[in-house]
Amino acid sequence: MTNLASAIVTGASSGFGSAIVHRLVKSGRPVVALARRTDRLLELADALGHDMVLPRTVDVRDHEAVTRALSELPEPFASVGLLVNNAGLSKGFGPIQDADLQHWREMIETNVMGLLHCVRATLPTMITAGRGHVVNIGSIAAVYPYVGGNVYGGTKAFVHQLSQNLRTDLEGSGIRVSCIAPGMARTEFALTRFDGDQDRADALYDGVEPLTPEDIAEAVDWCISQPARVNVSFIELMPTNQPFGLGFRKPSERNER
Ligand code: NDP
Ligand code: 8X3
Repeated sequence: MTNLASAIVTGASSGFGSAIVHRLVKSGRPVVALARRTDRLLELADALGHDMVLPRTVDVRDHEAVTRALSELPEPFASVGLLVNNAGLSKGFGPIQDADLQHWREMIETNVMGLLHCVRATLPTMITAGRGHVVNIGSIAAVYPYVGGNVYGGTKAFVHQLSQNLRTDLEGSGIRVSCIAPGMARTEFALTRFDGDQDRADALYDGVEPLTPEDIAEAVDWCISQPARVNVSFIELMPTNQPFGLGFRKPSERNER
């Protein structure tokens, strides 16, 4: 049993989200794990215990489904004190004039609207409780431009600015807001970006020792472990040998677009 308020982690079925769930549960926090792939969520709950992980199969783009999934949570998940907005994706890697409109829609609806749906569904409980923490996963793509990062970077710039704007709206509420902006990390992210092309995804990491999902989980844990008076507003995490956005490599060395 635990006395820690529960957490909601979106995009819990792989990469950062899965590592964050592991980390939170290890510290004794019950977690509501959201994603679309039920089998992955069930594996997580089987591994960590169904008393500590509540799987919720949800597409964050669906406002009603998000609201439904997060209402009337059973104990020990009901008292939500932490929302980790991690679900997100990039699609495509080409210059904007060649882009696929469906890719834009998917990124904007997931990274922007999906995140907002989760914020909207969770804040009332935190406000009533007079405490809570929202951790948004942004990206260095919001800050450092690279060819092909266009709309993806734009959606993550939204996440960064929304994090600041949430701080102002929530002034006096006792609720903290943090934004974590990772650079290249090896997850399923590149595979999704390249529509399942494993060779292309692997090539993206050539010559770079990328961050691990556990690095990001560690940063989340540090943010939420600070005393209540401390709001960690922003953390940027880069692989040591990635000084800029993806375009830092010479054109001849870059992944084919
Ligand atoms: P993964 O592809 O491994 O994980 C993405 C997660 O998001 C999956 O669990 C996926 O679950 C979930 N997801 C995607 N779309 C939806 C949706 N519509 N509804 C619910 N869940 C969804 O990538 P990462 O772990 O790397 O990515 C996590 C976050 O980190 C993203 O926001 C990404 O933009 C960001 N990021 C990633 C970096 C990297 O280099 N890897 C660097 C900086 C930021 P499912 O498919 O089961 O729904
Ligand atoms: C993902 C980081 O550099 O691959 O958000 O765009 S990057």
